[in-house]
Amino acid sequence: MEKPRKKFIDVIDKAIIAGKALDHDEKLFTYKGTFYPVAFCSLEVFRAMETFEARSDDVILAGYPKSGTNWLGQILSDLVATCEKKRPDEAKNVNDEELEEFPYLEIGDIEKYERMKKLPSRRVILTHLCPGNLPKSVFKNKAKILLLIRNPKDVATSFFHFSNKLPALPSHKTWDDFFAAFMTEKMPWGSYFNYISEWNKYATDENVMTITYEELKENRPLGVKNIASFLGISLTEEELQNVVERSSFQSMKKNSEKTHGALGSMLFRKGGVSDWKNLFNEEQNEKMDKVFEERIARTKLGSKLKYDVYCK
Ligand code: PPS
Repeated sequence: MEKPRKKFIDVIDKAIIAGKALDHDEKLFTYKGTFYPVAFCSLEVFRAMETFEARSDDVILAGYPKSGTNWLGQILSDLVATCEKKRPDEAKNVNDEELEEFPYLEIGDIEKYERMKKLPSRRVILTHLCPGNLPKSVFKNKAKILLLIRNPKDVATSFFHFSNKLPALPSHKTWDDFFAAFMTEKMPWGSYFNYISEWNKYATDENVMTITYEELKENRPLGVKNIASFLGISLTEEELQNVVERSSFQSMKKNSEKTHGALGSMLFRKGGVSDWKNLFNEEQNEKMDKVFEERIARTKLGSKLKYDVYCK
């Protein structure tokens, strides 16, 4: 991923220009009851996405915004590239610039899904979508799904700072305004709590592996090893070390102008755990603790999140 990603940067630049031309209230639209940013998504592309044909060897990385999807995206692409390098001849053009697509499934143009048919396996595809809004073929064809979750307080904190930097998203004058919005459905890609509840229904499927931002932060080599084993990729110790090193926050931040263009400085912010403690007041803590308790705590994903460790 250290090579400049021209198409990625192009999509971001266009979204920034589009976002600047929109008023706060014009920045979101709804599709099937969920809010999305106009500068990134459209009804036409959502309709075209229905024709997307998933493959059983696709790797779908699903994560609510600000859960670390770019981080895991780097790890996955690196693992797949490391594996492809060892294969003889064909499918070696995985990094070919011609074949580059914006990595998020729901972002692009209506011809994207036609072009994606030509991409060699394995395709690594990122998405912020809830399972019900993904094309049916993802489940029918049993694509591998890596579900990435992060504690809601750090997600909200990261989202607040990002929304105020990226003109494509509605900004909020104060943290209190943002927090109020975060606790509703009127967020880009919908409500965090709905997202976790919906994905919870798939958390025990055999083709789904769940990983948390926090566990990856605590032990990246182990996280990378577990992901590689889920994908059936075997690595030498040296290959593992290289993937681990290339996915450090420092290394990704350093390369971010090449990999992410103008988005780089907005995206790679702190890359840590517990920054929420700098923003949440007592009342906000109580409110989120209550919603988490009511909606998520007793689910499989709820216990994976270790709320008492990371959010109290
Ligand atoms: S987005 O815009 O929704 O696609 O954002 P996403 O990539 O899902 O999440 C962004 C947060 O992930 C952090 N990040 C990392 N943390 C640790 N290590 C690495 N390598 C890494 N890369 C990205 C990024 O800094 C955002 O979190 P915050 O808390 O804002 O720093």
